[in-house]
Amino acid sequence: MDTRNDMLRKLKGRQDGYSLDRAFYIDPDYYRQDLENIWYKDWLFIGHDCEIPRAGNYFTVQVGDYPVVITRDRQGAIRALHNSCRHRGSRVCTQAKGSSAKLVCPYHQWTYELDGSLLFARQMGEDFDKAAHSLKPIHCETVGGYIFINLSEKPMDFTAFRDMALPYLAPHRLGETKVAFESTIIEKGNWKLVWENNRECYHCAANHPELCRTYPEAPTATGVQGAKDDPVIAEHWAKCEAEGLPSEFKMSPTGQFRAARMPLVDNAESYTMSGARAVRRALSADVSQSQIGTLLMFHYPTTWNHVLADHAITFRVLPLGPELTQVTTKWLVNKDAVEGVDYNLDELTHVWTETNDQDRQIVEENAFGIRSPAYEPGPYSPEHEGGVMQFVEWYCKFMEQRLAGDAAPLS
Ligand code: 3BY
Ligand code: FES
Ligand code: FE
Repeated sequence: MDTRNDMLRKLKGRQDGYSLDRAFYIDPDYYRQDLENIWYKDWLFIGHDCEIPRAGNYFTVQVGDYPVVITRDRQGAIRALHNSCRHRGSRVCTQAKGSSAKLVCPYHQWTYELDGSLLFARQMGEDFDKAAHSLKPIHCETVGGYIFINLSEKPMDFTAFRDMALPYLAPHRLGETKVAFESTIIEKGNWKLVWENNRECYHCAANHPELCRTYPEAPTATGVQGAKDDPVIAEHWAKCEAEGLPSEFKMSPTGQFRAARMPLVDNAESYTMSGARAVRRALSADVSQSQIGTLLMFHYPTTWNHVLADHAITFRVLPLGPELTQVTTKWLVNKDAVEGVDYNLDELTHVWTETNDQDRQIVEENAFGIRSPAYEPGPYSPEHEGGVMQFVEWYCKFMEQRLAGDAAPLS
């Protein structure tokens, strides 16, 4: 059966407010369509500027079938390159991260500049055209300390996201932070299950004892209905905005990204067991208050984030297979904060390390049950799972447009 038509038919016949048909969560051909239409076409958060602060710093990442390397070139610009040698295709950079004046292919030592241009290739004959064999560039944008790439030849618009996100991120100066800790976990479930789980807090009280000390389980915090009628949130926005911190709920017209600053429980300052800050030195010199809650920002399909007064936690989702997803979490702190002096790593990372592991278990159990022939799409809670509905609607609409070959702009 033609997967495209099969998928399109299921998308059109879908019952609103219900989870997806099993095939979307397990079928390898459906997964391939997700890769082709979303992951290879859309803007993807890939890492932070602060991870490659100096010329020659690089890190690698795998997106579906594409090995990618992100470098800081000699002029200080951030570059994204296809990590596939123009000789016979070997991966050029084999390490997760590193520092190197040039990129040297391990196979026959073709040597590239940090911007991808080919500098040296041994004994390739008189007629060899070096200029025609640079590493292929990938579209790359940075905003507020975040690096995004787009694997397509003609990327969708990025400015709408930049325009919305930059005012929210700018005061936090994430470009001047450092990664205090990072963790990568593998979840045995489709990437959409990871997102569905993230977009609600219906599961929080029963599953996240550590997080619930500070993160409110109210749907107004996690969901996408905005929170105009919630006086606590409205007051928080007014207070933070008066201090120069954009805070009100904002979502893109397509529903792909959202930002909002939410208060924590009892004015907690950070995601610690006590609610007190984990890092003595403020994340940003531009933010003097510590009871600013959490700036929530998501951008489908790769990232959700929490930016606090003392640190930021960023999440990157990458699909590894139809039923396998990688989630990388990074804890960013002021670049001058000293471990053991300004913060204790265990205290800083405890709540979200536990929360991530709890969410992994949830996603894996969800995936397990969906495999049952008895599974059928179930109803989302209108009160608590508005965010999940919104994610699923975004996905369905996006896929439908893509599969139908709709030329309408998808920014
Ligand atoms: O990380 C998050 O943003 C979501 C919010 C609620 C559940 N999960 C923790
Ligand atoms: Fe890279 Fe030969 S494949 S130098
Ligand atoms: Fe959770």
